[in-house]
Amino acid sequence: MSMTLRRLSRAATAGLVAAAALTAAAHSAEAADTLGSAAAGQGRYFGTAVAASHLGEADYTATLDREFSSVTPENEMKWDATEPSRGTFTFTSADRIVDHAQSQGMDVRGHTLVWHSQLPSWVGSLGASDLRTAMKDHINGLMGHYKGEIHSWDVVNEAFQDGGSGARRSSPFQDKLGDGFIEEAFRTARAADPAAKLCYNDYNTDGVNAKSNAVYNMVKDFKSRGVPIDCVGFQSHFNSNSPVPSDYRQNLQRFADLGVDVQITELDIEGSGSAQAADYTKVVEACLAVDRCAGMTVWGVTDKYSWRSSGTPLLFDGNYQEKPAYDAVLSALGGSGDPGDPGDPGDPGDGTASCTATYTRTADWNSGYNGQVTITAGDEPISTWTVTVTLPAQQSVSSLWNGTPTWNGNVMTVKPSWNGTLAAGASTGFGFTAAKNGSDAAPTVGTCTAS
Ligand code: 9MR
Repeated sequence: MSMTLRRLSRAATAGLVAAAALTAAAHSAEAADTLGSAAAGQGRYFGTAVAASHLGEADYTATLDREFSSVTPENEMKWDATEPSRGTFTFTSADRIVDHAQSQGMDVRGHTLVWHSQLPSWVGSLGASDLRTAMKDHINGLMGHYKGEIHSWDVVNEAFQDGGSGARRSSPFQDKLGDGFIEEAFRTARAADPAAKLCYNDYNTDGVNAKSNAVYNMVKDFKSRGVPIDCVGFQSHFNSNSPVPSDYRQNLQRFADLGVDVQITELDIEGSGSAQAADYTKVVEACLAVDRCAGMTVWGVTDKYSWRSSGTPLLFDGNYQEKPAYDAVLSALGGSGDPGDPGDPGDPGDGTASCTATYTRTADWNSGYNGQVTITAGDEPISTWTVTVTLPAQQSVSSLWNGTPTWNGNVMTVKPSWNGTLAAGASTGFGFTAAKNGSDAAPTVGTCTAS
């Protein structure tokens, strides 16, 4: 099919797609919730990255279609996939994903227009003026093809360096066009598809740090000068070296306060069991606590196809079974599970209030650390909880938040401050800062009791 015809037919179906999405969001009260329906109940989308090559696998597609309300093509819209040689656009794989999503009433995130990676070599060999033209042509080519069909585009991806400098990353765009390439990309994108939200997307910007400060300053500058930007994407790839930051919500909120939406765009958290579940809960709760957090996308359907497969970072295992992290996310979204599935949140319980407590160290420095204790209600709602934390003898706690401590030697007993009431399966937590005073040992968390 010629590109012109393809564009016309894509645009003509867009109205039908919007209607289908509304129907999908209105879930039935009797059926178990799904990630997408529970998130819709909170006014958010819940998406996943999708690979076109897996759409023929029945379990993959069944899980995708049942659970998710938005998809992001994992690789199929990148420059190397869509314009491998100058001026020749190929949309076959990306169209397959978009068509599938639309047939299921799902929204689509566009990922990504201008990025230093997965960039064909011809782009890097252009001189500045040609490169500028090629960048604009690429944006116009992709956004034109999908005009009216993409809820948010990652216009520029990963343009800042890691580490403490807050500097821009070297790339053909940065090196030849200078800082202004980002602004030029956003201005071009706005004209190409005025209905799409235009996002800047990056990683290691999830907490307040030098890199996120640099992005923050860019967004602030764009807003003050009228450069079109609507959203910031926080990739949120977490593991033990890069845990969910304790100031995640605060960071999302400061961006929202600049007048942009925030989106969690590539969420995955390495780990397993209740610790992984508790981390997922933190992320969902942070998004729900920020009005302008429009939605969340996990970076894949199943652990077996994750880019970090050995870290089992997703919500479904390699056999498409729901993991504890799935139950935790569904519960944090206010959803209830299938009454036949004993592990699911919202199942009828035995009438006994209960809770569990898990501990993670969320920050660490020479003389001290931050600890976070996550409290999760059992299969009945609870109105209060109590948990004891025993610190190594040398250590002392200098501050504690979201909880009320009383002390007996080195044992602190913590009760809620404002956060005692929890729905069945829901989580909250408290954090504290401790001085090591020569001991790096972890505290011991005792039994959680609830009523
Ligand atoms: O998940 C993607 C993987 O299949 C690709 O091989 C990789 C190539 O760079 O890109 C992965 O997705 C990345 C995303 O596009 C941008 N943020 C980081 C993601 C994980 O590397």
